[in-house]
Amino acid sequence: MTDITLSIPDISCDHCKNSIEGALKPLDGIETATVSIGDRSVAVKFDDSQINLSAIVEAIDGQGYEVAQA
Ligand SMILES: [Cu+2]
Repeated sequence: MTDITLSIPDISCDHCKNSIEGALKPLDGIETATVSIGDRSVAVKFDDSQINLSAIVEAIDGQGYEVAQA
C-alpha cells in the first residue's frame, strides 16, 4: 500500500471534496481518498499493483482539478 498527498490548489469547498473523493474511491486499487479543504490537498492510499499515480492524477483531472505537485 502506498500513501501520497497531492496538492490541488483549486479545492475550495464541499463540492470539490465530494467530486474528487467520488472520482477516486470507486477506482480499483484505491483504499482511501480523503480531501482536506483547509490544506487544499487529497491524501490517497492505494495498492500500486492495481493503480498508479498517473491514473490517480488523471481521475482528478477528469473532475476539472489540476494537481500542483505529485
Ligand atoms: Cu468547491
